Amino acid sequence: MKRSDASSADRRGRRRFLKRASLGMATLGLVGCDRLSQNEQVVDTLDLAEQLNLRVQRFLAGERGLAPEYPTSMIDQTFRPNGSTDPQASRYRQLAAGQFRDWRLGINGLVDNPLSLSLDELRAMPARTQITRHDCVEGWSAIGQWRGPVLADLLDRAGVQSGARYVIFHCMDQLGGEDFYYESLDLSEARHPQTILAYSLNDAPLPIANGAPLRLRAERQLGYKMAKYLSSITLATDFDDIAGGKGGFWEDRGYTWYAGI
Ligand SMILES: Nc1nc2c(c(=O)[nH]1)N[C@H]1C(S)=C(S)[C@@H](COP(=O)(O)O)O[C@H]1N2
Ligand SMILES: [Mo]
Repeated sequence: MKRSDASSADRRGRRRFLKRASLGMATLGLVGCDRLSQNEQVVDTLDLAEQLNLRVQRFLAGERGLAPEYPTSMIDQTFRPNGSTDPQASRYRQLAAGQFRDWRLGINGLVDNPLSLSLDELRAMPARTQITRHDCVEGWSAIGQWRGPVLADLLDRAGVQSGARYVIFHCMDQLGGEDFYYESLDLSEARHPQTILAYSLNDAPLPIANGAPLRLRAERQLGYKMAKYLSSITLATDFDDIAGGKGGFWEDRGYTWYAGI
């Protein structure tokens, strides 16, 4: 083969790769130029290394946008609970005693239509079922089947306003008797097709140990991002004024905010 043939074949290959990559990103709604430029403003919140990691992961995500999903045969019989497993906060105890009939999920902050949804209302929505592997930084994993509405659908119902950049998840448990647990995602991760609010684990109602009545599943992130015992979700421009200001209970204690895997 002549040299020029080889390099033009190379170029064609590269073009095909780029086309595939951008197609993948577009169909999954993952990155897109608008999302990337939105993330540019994240710099003031995240440190530079973390920001680079986020960008590299998001670029690769064009090729492997979805976290792996597994067959039912691989589901672990017991899904190991971790962190808070039996919240003692009085509000939580009351709601649990009433089988969460009086519980509501609030969606507020920078939205056009603030929402307050019961468990029955959430169960009536279109739902996604996914069998995924949970990875905890403490060095264990477990495969489970989760079911619940896709967060993007809820965000669309609430009508996210243009100034919103983060989705903050407020929880009902105080881990280790300290602050209430909380977490946050940027809108790109929050709108990922596998980011759901799960009310069931392995075809049964979500057990208290695993976050009843509702917990976040963000399948491309480490375990600590997946807030359990949800009470409300806030859309905001930043999380500077919440608790320690780092965007999550463990982030306030030194973990990185971007926990992509
Ligand atoms: N509200 C709340 N969410 C939480 C935690 C917690 O203690 N409280 N622990 C986190 C951590 S570190 C992990 S690994 C997972 C554990 O989920 P599991 O109990 O279903 O295994 O929940 C995450 N979400
Ligand atoms: Mo964890």
